[in-house]
Amino acid sequence: MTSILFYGVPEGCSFGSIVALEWTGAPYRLCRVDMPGIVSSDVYAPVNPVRETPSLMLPDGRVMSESMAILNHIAARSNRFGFDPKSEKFDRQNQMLAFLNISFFNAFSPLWHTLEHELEPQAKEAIRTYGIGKVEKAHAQLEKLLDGRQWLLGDEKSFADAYFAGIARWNDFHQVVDRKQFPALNALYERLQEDPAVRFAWAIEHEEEAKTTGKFLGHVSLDEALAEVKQAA
Ligand SMILES: N[C@@H](CCC(=O)N[C@@H](CS)C(=O)NCC(=O)O)C(=O)O
Repeated sequence: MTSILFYGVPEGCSFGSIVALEWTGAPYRLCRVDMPGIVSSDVYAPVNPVRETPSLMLPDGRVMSESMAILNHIAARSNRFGFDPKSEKFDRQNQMLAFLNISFFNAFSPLWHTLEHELEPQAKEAIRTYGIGKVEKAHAQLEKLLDGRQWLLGDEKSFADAYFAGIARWNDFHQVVDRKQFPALNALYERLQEDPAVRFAWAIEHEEEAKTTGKFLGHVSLDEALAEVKQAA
């Protein structure tokens, strides 16, 4: 069996895992999962009991979740994107991924909350103001971590950049900071918009014609995917 990435729409953080799979050139399939409808339903529970996306079904039918674990799993099996666990690059990639997955990701949580919940106008305003402060701070921190580099780890792109591409666009969705205030971060974001895998992930999310430059083998329905997950159980 070939791996299946369960990716959430709209605006899912699975975006980075799609980019990573494209970059490696390993064969994979995709299963589209609507959020919050399908992801929070019992049907999805065998894929991820926490009821979140992304999840990755491995060729042996096991399913794993959490973006950091998925990205590390894919990287470890790639010649180009995997690093020796005892190397400085491995540590640096984990550090970057952790910052992105915890601080950068969570900075947007208050803003998502204001969109997804019915709130009194005053409460909504207060939570949005709190969120804007967090997003500004996370951008300033990431600009410092980048320290003028071209890519998050230095001269070459890594899965930290793939994950960044998926989360950083939330700034546009919520219209928070002017990214140009953070020149290195802005340049990284713009560079990634030209990447064929980033364009592919965007087209997949928006159900537009998507040209794989990796080994995307097509979509499977959730029912088809669940049959493969169960088979291996
Ligand atoms: N720690 C998890 C967080 C995953 C997560 O929060 N996924 C969101 C989409 S970005 C989700 O599935 N939300 C469920 C929902 O919207 O109902 C990871 O990094 O993979």
